[in-house]
Parts: sequence; structure tokens; C-alpha cells
Amino acid sequence: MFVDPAESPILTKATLIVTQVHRTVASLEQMADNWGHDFKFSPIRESQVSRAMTRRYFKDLDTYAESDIVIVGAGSCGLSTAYMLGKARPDLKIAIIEAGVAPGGGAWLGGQLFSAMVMRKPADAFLADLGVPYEDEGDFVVVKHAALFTSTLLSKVLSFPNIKLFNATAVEDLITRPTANGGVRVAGVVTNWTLVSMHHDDQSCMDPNTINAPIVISTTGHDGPFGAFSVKRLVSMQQIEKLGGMRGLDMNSAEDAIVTKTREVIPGLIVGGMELSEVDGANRMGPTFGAMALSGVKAAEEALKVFEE
Ligand code: AHZ
Repeated sequence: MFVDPAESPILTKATLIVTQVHRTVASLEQMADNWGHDFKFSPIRESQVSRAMTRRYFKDLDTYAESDIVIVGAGSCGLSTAYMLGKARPDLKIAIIEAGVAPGGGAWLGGQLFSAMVMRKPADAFLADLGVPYEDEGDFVVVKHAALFTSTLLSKVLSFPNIKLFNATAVEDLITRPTANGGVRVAGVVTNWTLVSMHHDDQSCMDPNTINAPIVISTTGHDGPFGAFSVKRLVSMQQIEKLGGMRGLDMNSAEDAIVTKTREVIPGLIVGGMELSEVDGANRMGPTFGAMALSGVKAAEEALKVFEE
């Protein structure tokens, strides 16, 4: 049967894509004709580059100074949280603050510098939703390279128009407000360039910046130079008595515990991922990442309850 392409939306779309591909190939071919002789980029003045970057960055700082949700830490849990939130609520302003230059935390490799990433079922549902291919090994699945998971997740998160990642920026403190019952709620974060945060001991007068938000989701990983940041601050703020401290490795109990315990630890502060193991004294799971993805899904659901009320 002959189908007129103009009559079929699928064929029309396919024709469009093919045309775009042809155009790109054609222009690359033209470019190749000029290698070595008069190759020319379009002209630019240096200040245009500077303004193109800084104008956008400062507009973002202005826009996200009042956010709906701040996610602290762009590891596997924080990025999974952001992905679910971005999909569910394009109307919310979501800022991600990541101390490192490179977002992704420990999820660029599967474990001990090996490439493959293991996720136990049912976390395969998250991979399927994301569109990351995997090999099915029965009770668990394997992504051929952890970087495929992290780069796919990152590219989807960064494509949401309502999510802004501020990397090379550290959360140095939490904004707090007193509650009616004499407690404390978290109402935002205090930020600084990470390089500045690392030099408070040898430089003075480097006051921070702030972001107000009714919900902060902290996913800063287990204790380390930056890790477990928010929950350690809760102890010094006397909002929790002491940390349980991450326990030894037990994959089975650790992953279940992290997902089960993902919650609002004090009003306004949801904690997910390995940061939680420090609060609750949960085991670590080592190189299995299903709990990070599903803790992110649960953290997003906990946050959305606030905006649905
Ligand atoms: O740079 C940190 C990392 O990218 C970032 N971060 C930490 N403190 C911060 C702060 N401000 C801004 N104060 C901060 N950013 O948080 C990110 C945490 O990522 P992660 O991969 O370390 O944590 P996760 O909980 O998403 O994933 C844990 C992965 C692990 S650890 C582990 C084990 O040790 O057994 N097993 C798994 C699966």
C-alpha cells in the first residue's frame, strides 16, 4: 500500500529528521573542502564571549535565589532525584548545588575503577524509564559502563528548562527558621565557590551567598571532606543528637535500608543516598547503585508531597 508522506505524521517526522541529517552532512562536507586553506569561523569579539556567559550565569543566580527545591550534591542519588522532579513538575524551580567541577559523584565507574555498573532489581525500572540499555542477569542488571548511566542521566537533567546546576559551588550552611513548636525548619542553603569554601582558614572576609527554598534535598554522600554535609550540620545545630555512622558493607541490608529510610529528617530537609547511612547507622552497599536511583525516586516523591498539599 502506498502511503503519501504528507498524510502520515510519522513519515513526515521521519522525512524531517532525514532532511536535517542531510543538511548537517552537507555542511560538514562543504567544511571539509576548506580544510587547510581559508578556513574561517564566524567572527567574534572577546567581550561577546564574556557577556554571553556572565549574563546568563547572573540571570540564573537571580532566578534561582528563590527556588522551590534545592538539591545538594549531584551524585547518582541527587541526579536521580532531579530527573524525577524535572519530569513531574516543569513548573517548579529546582537548583542543584554541586561542590565538584564534574557532577556525577562516585557514579562514573562501577567500583574499584571497573567500568560496568550493577543495579539490583527492581531498580531496572529506573534504567528503563531513563532509556539506558542493560544486560539482564536475573536478580540484577548490568550497564556496560557507569559513565553511560551518569552521562545519560546528566544530559536529561540538564535539558529540563526548570533545573539549574551550579557546579564548583559548595553548600557551606543551611538557612533555618524557628518553628511554632520551638524546633527548627530548613529554609534554604548558604553557598560559596568551592575553592573559596576550601580556604576559609587562610583567607578572611569571604562571606557566602544564599538560596531560599522551602525544601532542601541533601544527597552529599557518606562522610568525607565534603560528604554527609547537611546531617553533620544538624548535629552541630542540635537538631539530631548524634550520627549513627556508616557501618560495614552488607549489600542486601544496606540497599533496602537506604530506600526505606529516605525521608524528611527535620522539617524542610529531605535526606537521600549514602548521606542517610550516616544518620541511621546503616551498612554501606559498595558497588551496587540501585538504592541510589530509587532513593532519588523516593526523595522526589517526598518533596512533591509538600507542593501537592
Ligand atoms: O561532590 C559531592 C558529590 O558529587 C557532592 N557534595 C558533597 N558535599 C557537598 C556540599 N555542597 C555541594 N557541601 C556537595 N555538593 O555530593 C555528591 C555526592 O555524590 P556521591 O556519589 O558521593 O553520593 P551518592 O549518595 O549519590 O552515591 C553514593 C554512591 C555509593 S558510595 C558506596 C559505598 O561507599 O559503599 N556505594 C555507593 C553506591
